[in-house]
Amino acid sequence: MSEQSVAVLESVKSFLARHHGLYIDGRWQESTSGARLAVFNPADGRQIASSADADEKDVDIAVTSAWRAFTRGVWANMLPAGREKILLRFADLLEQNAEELAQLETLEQGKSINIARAFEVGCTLNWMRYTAGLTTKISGRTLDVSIPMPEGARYQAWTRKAPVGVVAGIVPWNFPLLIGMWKVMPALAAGCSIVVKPSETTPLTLLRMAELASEAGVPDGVFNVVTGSGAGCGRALTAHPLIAKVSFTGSTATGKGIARAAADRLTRVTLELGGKNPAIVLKDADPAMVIEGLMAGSFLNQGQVCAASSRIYIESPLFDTLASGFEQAVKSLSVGAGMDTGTHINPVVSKAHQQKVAGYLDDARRSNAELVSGSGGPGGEGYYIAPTLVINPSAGLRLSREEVFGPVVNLVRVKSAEEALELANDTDYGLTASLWTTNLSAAMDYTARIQAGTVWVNSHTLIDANMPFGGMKQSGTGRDFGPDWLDAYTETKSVCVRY
Ligand code: TXE
Repeated sequence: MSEQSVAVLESVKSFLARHHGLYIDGRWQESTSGARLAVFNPADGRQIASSADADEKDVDIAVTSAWRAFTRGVWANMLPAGREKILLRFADLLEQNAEELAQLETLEQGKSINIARAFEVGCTLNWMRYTAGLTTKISGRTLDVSIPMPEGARYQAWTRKAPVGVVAGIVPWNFPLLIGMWKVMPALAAGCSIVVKPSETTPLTLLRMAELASEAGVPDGVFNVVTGSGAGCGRALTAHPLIAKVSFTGSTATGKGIARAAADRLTRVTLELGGKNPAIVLKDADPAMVIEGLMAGSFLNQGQVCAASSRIYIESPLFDTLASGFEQAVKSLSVGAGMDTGTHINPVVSKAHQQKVAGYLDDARRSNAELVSGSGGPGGEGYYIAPTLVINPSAGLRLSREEVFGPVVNLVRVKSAEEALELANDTDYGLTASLWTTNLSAAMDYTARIQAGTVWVNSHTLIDANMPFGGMKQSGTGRDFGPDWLDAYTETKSVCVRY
């Protein structure tokens, strides 16, 4: 253990040692089959816990419980201020247990404890409080209508927003707590019930959040957690006939499968899928700002961020300066366990993912692309990948077109801003992008022409609860966050009165 290694809390040890069940109807329940899935610590490959592998029967029990809670109306019909108060208390409980949740996240996911504290807990708190506030802002409109018959009749219409019903939330493994609460909070704020499924790789923090929700006063059955595989538990959940809406974050392939299944029953879906996000650096950009911003944009959480920059197009006059600046920065990164506060790059989430990312790099090596890597980490059984720059890879290479989701970024020399724009938009994805320039006219022009749901100027990957987020093209459909977030969790009902 290094001197900068964080001591594991007793509460974390005892949570890990528990026999975790499914959280249904406000209490722990065993899965029907008794099947279990192991949870590993990515820093050393050792098993730290296990979770239930729920099947179709368990999912049916959870969804039925959520449905009963919804139709009883205890939550949906509560005064909005009552729901808001409970959700704010839920956020307070996360804050009171912040270090426990951050450590659990680092131990199951591999990320730096610094990032777990700042993002998994800190950002989650911001989003929870923002979303709790939306509870009391739900409103319809009054509408003047022009219905001409029968002669002399008068009408007044209005809209009201009603919760859609039971929501299925499917959560990935890159930010289990933060993205988990991006599913749970808008559903609860709108008055829905939810059954949420964390990734089988990282189930622990959402299980802990379920207990805190009950402690905060969320009624039984309103917030349920089922754990298990995607193909079994996830598929059964998204296809259940009582599910009114699916909110999914994950891969494009799985998202498409969910959309196909949803089409059968016209279930509402929000899909936040992958990205192959470009950054365009114009020749007048500030080099220090670019390196600071795009090192964070590319390597935060080992690049396991859907919004991460993964293709950096640099106008020729600035290329050599930036390439050597990035090289220096990558080589200075210290690589090690997430519980060590002095490290910058930590293991990726799983052995399978480590092999997947390594496969992209092997492909690039075979094609004679130039790779510049930093430290490979402590070795052993941990799932480490050295932070790597890929210099001028061909546009047809797999790592130029597919989401790598690792600590790997392409640096590409371009002749002009127009060439950069063309390459940036030549992708099936459209999640995020950034433009780096000191030229205001260029910023105005290119932000309009880049095909992405979020475009930053002189920054990358910075998101905010009040700023809508989602993808164009195959990066998804629908938007999360922002003042209109709850629209996706409510039905607009028109009421028309003759008087
Ligand atoms: O994703 P999946 P995986 C990308 C990233 C990564 C790749 C594969 O490129 O390398 O996806 O990761 C559940 N019905 N992203 O395999 O399969 C699954 O159990 C219902 C980008 O982990 O999409 C998990 O809870 N659910 C991404 C969740 O879906 C199913 C974040 C995500 O798993 C299911 C993560 C099914 N048929 C990976 N199959 C982002 N957009 O941030 C799986 N799941």
